Amino acid sequence: MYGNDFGEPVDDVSQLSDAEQQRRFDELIAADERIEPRDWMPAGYRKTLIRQIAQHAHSEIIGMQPEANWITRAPSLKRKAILLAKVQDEAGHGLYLYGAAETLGVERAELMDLLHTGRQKYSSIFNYPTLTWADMGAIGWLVDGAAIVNQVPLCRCSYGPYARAMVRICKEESFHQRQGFEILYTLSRGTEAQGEMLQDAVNRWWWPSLMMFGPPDDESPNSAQSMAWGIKRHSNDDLRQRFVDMTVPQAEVLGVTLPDPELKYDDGHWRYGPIDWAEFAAVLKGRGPCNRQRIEHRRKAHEDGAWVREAATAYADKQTARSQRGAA
Ligand code: BYC
Repeated sequence: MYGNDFGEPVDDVSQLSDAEQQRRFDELIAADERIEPRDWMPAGYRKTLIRQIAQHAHSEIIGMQPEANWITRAPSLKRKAILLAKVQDEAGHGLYLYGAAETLGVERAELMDLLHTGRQKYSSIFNYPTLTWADMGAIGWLVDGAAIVNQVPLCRCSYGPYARAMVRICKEESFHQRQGFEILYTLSRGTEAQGEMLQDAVNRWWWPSLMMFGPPDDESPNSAQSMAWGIKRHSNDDLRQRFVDMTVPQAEVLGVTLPDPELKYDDGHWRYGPIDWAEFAAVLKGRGPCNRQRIEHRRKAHEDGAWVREAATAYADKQTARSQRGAA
């Protein structure tokens, strides 16, 4: 139970003044409690969450494309079934996340429109092409590996619906990471040509995977406030370092070289060379190798799916009319 400015107990928190609501919100954050959809929250907190959750959802949906490119060309029925399941999981992640964003008062259609018109971002990583089968392994190992490092702390995000969606997503990402590693491990024990294909994929995906964690801390405008609000739990650079420390020993198991001549072990960490932030900035501005193709494909898929949305709406309207008739 909360007290108003006069110290009187109040049951209905919606009767509290804005200052009291803010104080209650600050107390919940300080106590590491969860904020729920009906709770009062500062406008900036809501806006930041909508931005991050929507960007995350868009990444999952756009992230289906590079891998879908290989479903028909997977080298065996088993590989095809696994890849199909993984891509379907990503569609599911997008749906949980759009659902979480909707609890903040935005419509899914509005978010899709922001994606289709380039007004909301999706992860830079999905603007790179998938040239060979080894790219399926590299995406699972590096991209999903980076996603896990970034997303496990989000299971403790201060916003309840986002945190809960992340629990299931992380479990599935963990399967994705292992299947990618297993593809690469198989290639690492294959022919010389398969070994070369593996190395080439790792060379192309390594640096873009490090960029997934976002700009360096001193150039990350959102980090400080997001960490104060308990949305982000670690800085971009801390998570990037954690990923590198985790991944270097795995590269040794695969027998691949990471494309960084400056990589060296020092004081308990694997120190890496400079990241090409100009490339990252170009990809964010829409000048990556596949930006245009990804958005065009997404828009077309949305248009082609219009009949499904219309049919679902017509069916829902029919059900409502039927239950109203029944009630009358
Ligand atoms: N790509 O202040 P910062 C997956 C933007 S899905 C594009 O550090 P923040 C998977 C950032 O939005 C992977 N944009 O931002 C799916 C901001 O711009 P705005 C997606 C990026 O939010 C299928 C500006 O740069 N994961 O794993 O504090 C198959 C300044 O950055 C990127 C998530 O979305 C980027 N890489 O931190 C396989 C996780 N990085 O919005 C795998 C949830 C930064 O101000 N998101 N920007 O115009 C997060 O954890 C955080 O949003 C980030 C960025 C760490 C990504």
